[in-house]
Amino acid sequence: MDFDVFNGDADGILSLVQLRLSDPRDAELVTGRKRDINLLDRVHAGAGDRVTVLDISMRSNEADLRRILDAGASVQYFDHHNSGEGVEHEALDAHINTASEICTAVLVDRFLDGAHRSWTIAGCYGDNFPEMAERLAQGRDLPLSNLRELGEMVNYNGYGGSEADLHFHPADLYREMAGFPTPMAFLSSKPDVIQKLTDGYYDDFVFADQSKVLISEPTGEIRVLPDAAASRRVSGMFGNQLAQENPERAHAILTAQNDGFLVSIRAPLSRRFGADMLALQFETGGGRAAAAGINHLPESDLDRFLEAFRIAF
Ligand SMILES: [Mn+2]
Repeated sequence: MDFDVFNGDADGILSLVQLRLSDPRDAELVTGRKRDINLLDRVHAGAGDRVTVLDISMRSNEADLRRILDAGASVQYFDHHNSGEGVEHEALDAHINTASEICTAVLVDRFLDGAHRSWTIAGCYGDNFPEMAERLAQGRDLPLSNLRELGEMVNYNGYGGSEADLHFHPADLYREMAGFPTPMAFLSSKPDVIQKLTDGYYDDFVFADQSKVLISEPTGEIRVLPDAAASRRVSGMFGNQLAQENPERAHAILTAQNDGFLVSIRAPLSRRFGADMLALQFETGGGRAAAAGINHLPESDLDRFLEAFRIAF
């Protein structure tokens, strides 16, 4: 039996599209939201089975990878995330490269000698590597704005609080695109797929833009999004857009959830620190200096958060 295990974002999906054009298999698809990266725990493979893994960290899946290899399956693994110590096994064929300019679509492109380059380019755009996309496109007459839109919309589709929030289950989105020799062929044959995503994206942004402003000062802005699928799909990208528009400002996006909020914090783009120190003042907070979050901020802690945000930025 074959298993294709892939991140449900653009890089994962478009890597698999490439790989299966060259090596078609009728595999069981194992995927989920962009943030669902512990996918190998769903794979129960045994002797003679073939498992392909795309765009999920080997570090996060190490114990299950060992279990699968020890059970006698062979594994082919492509990824660009932190791999930890890595795993050595004669039945493991690993293509890992954590260089900051590389995404999984590029690793698959190299493995296939660029056989499906236009899919790679869409994958690079979707994983936020536009320079790499343009480098790979040099000397080719490709509709880059269409490839960019496709990559970005497939990436957008991976965000949500649960799979029910997504416009397409990532396995279904893969099936829509699978087998098309190029993204251009896919886009002209099934225009309704990209249309659904671009419409959804636009509607979500309009929805987010109408959200309540809790604090708006030269140094920082805090927005509150309602408890809704649209909020959960778009909150991260909405926060990034606010940051781009006001690089001197810190931002916090609060998305309502049962009796509290999911919080995402962005330090000002011009001074990228302080977000983690703010988040760590709350029980479920964590993250990096430039971008951090709080998994659950109880309603009763809201005033304390507003005060701490003002002091932090
Ligand atoms: Mn990736």
